[in-house]
Amino acid sequence: QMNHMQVVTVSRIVHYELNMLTPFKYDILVETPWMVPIVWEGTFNIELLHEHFQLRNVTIGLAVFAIKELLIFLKLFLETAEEYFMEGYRMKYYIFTDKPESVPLIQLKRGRQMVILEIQSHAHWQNLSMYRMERISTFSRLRFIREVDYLVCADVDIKFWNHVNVEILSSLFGTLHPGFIGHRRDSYDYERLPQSQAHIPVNEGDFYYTGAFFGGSVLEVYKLTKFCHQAMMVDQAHNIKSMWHDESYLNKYLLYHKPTKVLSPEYMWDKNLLKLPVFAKMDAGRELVQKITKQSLK
Ligand code: 2GW
Ligand code: MN
Repeated sequence: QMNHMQVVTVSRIVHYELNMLTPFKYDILVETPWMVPIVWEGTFNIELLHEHFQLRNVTIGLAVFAIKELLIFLKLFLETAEEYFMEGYRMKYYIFTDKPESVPLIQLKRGRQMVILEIQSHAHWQNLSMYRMERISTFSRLRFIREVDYLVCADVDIKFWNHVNVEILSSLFGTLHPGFIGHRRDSYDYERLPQSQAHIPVNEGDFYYTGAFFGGSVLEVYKLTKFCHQAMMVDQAHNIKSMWHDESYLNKYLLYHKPTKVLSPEYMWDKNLLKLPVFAKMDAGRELVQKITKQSLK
C-alpha cells in the first residue's frame, strides 16, 4: 500500500527557488494544527508533483452515484471530469446506477475507463446518498483495492471548472465545505444529538467537511466508508436520523481520524451560495439543471 510520506524523487531540481522569508499566501490557513497541508491554488507546484506521481505510475478511481432522477447530472459530470480530472493519469470511473442503459456514452481519453456497476434504487435509506457508504466499502474490499491506488468519491451534481490533479492525492483527504469558512465551530452543522453515532460535542471539531468530495488510498477509503455505514446502521436501528445524512458520519470520522491532506473550498464551491472565485475547481451549484429540486425527488 502506498504511503503519502514516501520520499519524493525527481530528476532535476530546477523548478523554483524557495525563499524561507516569503510565504506563499498570508491570508489563509495553509496547514492544519496536526501539520498536514490545506491545498489552495498557489501553494503547490504541479510540475514537481507530476514527476513524483508519474514515476509511481498511479491509477486513480473516481466513484460516483447516479441513481433515479440524479442520472441527468452524469453527462456534465463526465464531460467536465474528462477535461479537468486527473488529466494525464490512468483512471477508472466507477459509476453506480440503477439504469446502466441510460449512462451517457462519452468519448474517454487514452488510459481512462468506465466501469458501470448496477445497483438497486429501492434502498430503504433515510436518504439515498447514504447508500453510497455501504456500496463503496463493499466494492473497495472486493474490487477497487485490486484495480486502483487511490479512490476519490464525488457527488454527481457537480461540475469541474478547473484542473483537479494529483495535488489532491494522499492517504486520506477531505474537502472544506465552502458554507462554513470563517464560522465558529459551535455553529458547524455537526450532528448534535448525543445518542447519535455521528454526535460531535460543541467544544470539539476542526473543520466542516463536505460529503461531496473525499478520498484517499483504497484502504483508507474502505475504513472510512465502513465506519460510516456501520454507524448509520446503529442509528437506523434506534430510529435516529442524522442532521446531514452521510455527511454527518463523514465529519465524525474525519474528526477522530485526521486526514493527511485537506482540500480548500476551491475544490467544492457552490455558486448558488457564493460568487464563483477565479480558482474554483468544482462547483456544486445546481442551477445548471433548474428543473430538478430536492423536493421533487422525495
Ligand atoms: C435522493 C433523495 C434525496 C437526496 C439525494 C438523493 C439521491 C442521491 C438520488 O436520488 N440519486 C443519487 O444518485 N444520489 C447520489 O447521492 C448522487 O451522487 C448525489 O450527488 C449524492 C448526494 O446527494 P445530493 O447531491 O442530492 O446531496 P446534496 O447536494 O444536498 O449534498 C450534500 O449532502 C448530502 C447528504 O444530505 C451528501 O452528504 C452530499 O455528499 C453532500 O454534498
Ligand atoms: Mn450534491
